[in-house]
Amino acid sequence: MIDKLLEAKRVVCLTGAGISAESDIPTFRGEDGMWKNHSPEELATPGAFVRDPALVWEFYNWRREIIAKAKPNPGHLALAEMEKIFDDFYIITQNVDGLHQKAGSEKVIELHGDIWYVRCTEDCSQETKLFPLYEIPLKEIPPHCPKCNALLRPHVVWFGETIPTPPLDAALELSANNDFFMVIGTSAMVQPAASLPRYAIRSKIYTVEINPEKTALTEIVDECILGKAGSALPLLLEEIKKYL
Ligand code: BJW
Repeated sequence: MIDKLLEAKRVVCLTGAGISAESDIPTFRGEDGMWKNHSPEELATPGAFVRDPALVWEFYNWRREIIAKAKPNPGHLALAEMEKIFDDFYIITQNVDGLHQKAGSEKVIELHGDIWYVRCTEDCSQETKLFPLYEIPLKEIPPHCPKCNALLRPHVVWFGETIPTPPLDAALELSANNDFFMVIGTSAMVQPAASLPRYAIRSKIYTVEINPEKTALTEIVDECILGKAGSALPLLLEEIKKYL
């Protein structure tokens, strides 16, 4: 595997909630997954927001409080260091926590948005189309637009919503055109992100999965490291450095 990685001109990583688990941010599914207490249908759909915006915002307020305290872990930091080693190194992330950027990664494509940004549901002006709202805890739940007083919503992609074209196009292009593809900490259950590793496999790209649990991808990737990202990625980085 290490020979394939060292030969690679372009390296692409797809990350999911598992990479932030060791930063104490709950994952969505599995034993300690946050959906144990909150079903996605209840909270992460446009319908849920229309029915009960306060409930949805309570959930995001809780997540924002956790994320605000979180620090990048050795997995995030190892990827940020790899970006400096390889000429062409990209992260496609499903996470909305911004921890890759906090770790120092610059080439990050966010498929599902950014939890620190909000937008007006009425789209009332240029300024409230998309703006940061860092207040924690939120003073008002649900928060309202400072321009027109309509509801604000989190700038994230909910079930049934389409991924914005720029990040989706970039992710599709990168997934089919690279020399080494790593899938890290995702259950690979949510589309369209779950299809990206399959595009890489179909394009005969060398694929590696890092996850302590088996997923639907485990049997079809070239190699699987059954372990946590926070230990596997620093080890991989150490290996790479031996050859520099
Ligand atoms: C570790 C670890 C450690 C633990 N180290 N690893 C085709 C077929 C069927 C359904 C669909 C389909 N196409 C579209 C759909 C519908 C839907 C979908 O996929 N549903 C599935 C559930 C079946 N998809 C959509 O609606 C998407 N939109 C779309 O496709 O638009 C076109 C369309 C529109 C309308 C109709 C049809 C098509 C949008 C999906 C948006 C997902 N949004 C969320 C919320 C984002 C905002 C927020 O954060 O609040 O994104 S849901 C949630 O799941 C979140 C995540 O990014 C996403 C993925 O989860 P992830 O990252 O994989 O986390 P987990 O918890 O599932 O897994 C964690 C993993 O980490 C586990 O494997 C652990 O083992 C591992 N782990 N510790 C490494 N230390």
